[in-house]
Amino acid sequence: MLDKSRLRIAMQKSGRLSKESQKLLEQCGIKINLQQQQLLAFAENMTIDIMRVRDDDIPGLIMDGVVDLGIIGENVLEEALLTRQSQGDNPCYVTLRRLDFGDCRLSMALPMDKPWNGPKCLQGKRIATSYPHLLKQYLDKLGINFKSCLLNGSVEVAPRAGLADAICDLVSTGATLEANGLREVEVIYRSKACLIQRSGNLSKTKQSLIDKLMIRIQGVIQARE
Ligand code: PRT
Ligand code: ZN
Repeated sequence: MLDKSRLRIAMQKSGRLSKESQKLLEQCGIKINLQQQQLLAFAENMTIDIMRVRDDDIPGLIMDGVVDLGIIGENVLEEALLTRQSQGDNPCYVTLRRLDFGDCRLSMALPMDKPWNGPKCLQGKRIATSYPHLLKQYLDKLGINFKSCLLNGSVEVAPRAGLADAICDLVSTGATLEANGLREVEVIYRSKACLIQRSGNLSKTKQSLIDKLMIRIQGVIQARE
């Protein structure tokens, strides 16, 4: 049975944010024994439990109040927020701070041979993405109608496969776009990992532990700058 008095922190189990998330917590002095395959890890020296999950599950775990803290990409967080809002929910959470890893951008990309004269070129086009709400928010503001093609992986293959005219996907170095004959034409969202907290009151013990962690995180990040 889980001890609810322990601070619960959710982080990505395996993927682009997992190593850095783990390193940050360790550098804050949390001693965790992360064995492969384990959903839960208990800190040996603090009243903290670590939940290791798919990154996509972290915003919901925070918004539903199931965990106290989470480390997540702002792109995933913002998409989850817009998704819930579009369903009529009013999800709440607190962003404690941006972190110094997980940098990427959500960008529009087109096949190399297609002309680009600004976002208006996208009028009526089909765009493949894993971030339909962020994309819609951006194009709605510009008054551009589009058709979306939701893909949760291999988005960069969509134009070549005849599934879409353009894509809206995460970019870091740009190598994936280049390898697929695409060019980045517009950045629509810049993202980093961030630390979030569930809304609502926490016990005094949990809150003072969070305050202590925040001071340590500040120190760790400053020391790396
Ligand atoms: O299994 P799980 O669901 O937990 O993980 P995931 O596969 O959904 O996510 P993962 O581990 O790939 O990414 C987690 C988070 O890392 C993202 O939500 C971003 O916040 C951040 N991040 C930083 C990136 C990238 N950089 C990145 N380059 N996420 C994905 N990419 C992908 C991108 O989708 C594209 O396929 O890398 C490719 C492009 O990279 P470049 O360097 O070729 O441009
Ligand atoms: Zn994911």
